[in-house]
Amino acid sequence: MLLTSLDPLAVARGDDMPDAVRIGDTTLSRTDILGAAGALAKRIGGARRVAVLATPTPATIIAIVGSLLAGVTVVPVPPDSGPAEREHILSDSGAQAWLGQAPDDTTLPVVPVRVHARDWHTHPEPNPSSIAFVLYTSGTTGAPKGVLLSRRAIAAGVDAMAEAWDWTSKDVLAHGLPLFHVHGLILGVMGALRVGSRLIHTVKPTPKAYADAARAGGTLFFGVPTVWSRIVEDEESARALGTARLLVSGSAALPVPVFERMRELTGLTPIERYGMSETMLTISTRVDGERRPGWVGLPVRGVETRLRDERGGDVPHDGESIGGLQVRGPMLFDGYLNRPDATEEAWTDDGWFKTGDVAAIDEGGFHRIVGRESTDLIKSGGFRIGAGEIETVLLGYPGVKEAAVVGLPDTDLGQRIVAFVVGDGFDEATLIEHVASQLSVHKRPREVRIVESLPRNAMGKVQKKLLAADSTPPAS
Ligand code: MLC
Ligand code: AMP
Repeated sequence: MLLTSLDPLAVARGDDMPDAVRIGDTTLSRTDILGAAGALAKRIGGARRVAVLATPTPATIIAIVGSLLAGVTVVPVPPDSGPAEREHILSDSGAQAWLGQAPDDTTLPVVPVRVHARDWHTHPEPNPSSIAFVLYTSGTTGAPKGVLLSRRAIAAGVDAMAEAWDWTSKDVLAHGLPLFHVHGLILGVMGALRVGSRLIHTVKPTPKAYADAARAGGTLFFGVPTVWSRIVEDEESARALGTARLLVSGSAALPVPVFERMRELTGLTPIERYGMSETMLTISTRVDGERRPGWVGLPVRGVETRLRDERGGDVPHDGESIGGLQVRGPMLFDGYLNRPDATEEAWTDDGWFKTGDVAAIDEGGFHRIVGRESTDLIKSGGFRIGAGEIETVLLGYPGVKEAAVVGLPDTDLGQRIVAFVVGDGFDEATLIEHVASQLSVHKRPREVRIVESLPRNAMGKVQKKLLAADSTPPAS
């Protein structure tokens, strides 16, 4: 049964559950989690913001629950983030300490997370409007921005998702997604804790790990399209998922052939849902409704959507006409940390959030996501990557005179990052390594093309649409 409390951990306070969370080879009972988290909460009470190196480990789960108990904001840091990215996240967020594991070169204090510690002191419920997480996500330009997610928004987002999928404490959620984004962390960990369902985190989202999780009783599976397309390539693993109740795809467009193949191999028609770091999940097909390939469904409970043309006018809901998708609802973020300019820019004057996605809506209210308004936001393997952030790093390499980064179509990753670079004194591998040394691994270009010049319009602006239209297949 779902509780309506605004506490994102509300249901985790129920009876003990011996296998509440399995992460890799470790199983934690609800008592283990709350006891260890309680002990941590006692030590960090009074802190404002803490950083957690978001490795898929029991310590990460305990660090997060402990912070939520204590009302301390968590800043999840991607474990593979390079020094430049990490430094930005730490300084922008003002994190006061690391909880648990910390990078070797850190200057911040480190508070150990003791998985076997226990404390049962009760903590007053923090204000529902307080910020539970600052999640860093890429924009079209500049460094990633910190998305402020309140406790109230998380509770509303999880409850709406649970209602759409009839997700209850009888389910066993399984996934292996990273714990520093909305999909794996908020929907995939906070969701299970609030609904009170068990969670199997497979550490990596490989086909074999998902098949093993199905054999271990997984009923509800989360994946990004790259995960699903790899699963359908491995027929034996895919068939093992046939015992599940729901297979859910999100974070990027699920190609129709992958949707069809999932249905063939598992006998289950996938659920598709749409969300963002800023909005959590807002649109989804429903367990009791139509699941149409290529479409992401209906607004979830409490969400309203609309389409706007370039002049701000209404776009008809005829299933064909496309417009900028705008949303509002109780699960939206509270703004970008330290960025009043970007926060203001993200909303319309009448209070709708501009997603930056282009969509169509049919007469029945079903949504189809057509793409992004800007070529500067790339989705690769379900990760959102800003072209500008990579261009800045490339331009910092000696000899690079110009750089333009685009996402080109890729059957495995949806889009792959390709950098077009003008200059001399370097080769492709050197530049890829240079990006990897500064930013997260998944932000490395898959390809660097060294060119004589970049196509520019009369104003001198690089014409990325021309670069993105390049259909040269990936170098293998
Ligand atoms: C990567 N590799 C490279 C490289 N890029 N090597 C050389 N050059 C490059 N340019 C390496 C990787 O480090 C990896 O090494 C290997 O190549 C394979 O990389 P890959 O093809 O990227 O695969 P993998 O690492 O298996 O990752 C695929 C994936 C991952 C699907 C598991 O992309 C993933 O976890 N995606 C989930 C993203 C996500 O959670 N998004 C949600 C955002 S929230 P090695 O040694 O490691 O094998 C959101 C809101 C919402 O969107 O609605 O949900
Ligand atoms: P992120 O900020 O990583 O949360 O990425 C959010 C973006 O992912 C959205 O703005 C969309 O562009 C994309 N996205 C998420 N879910 C879907 C989906 N089901 N279909 C197509 N695109 C999606």
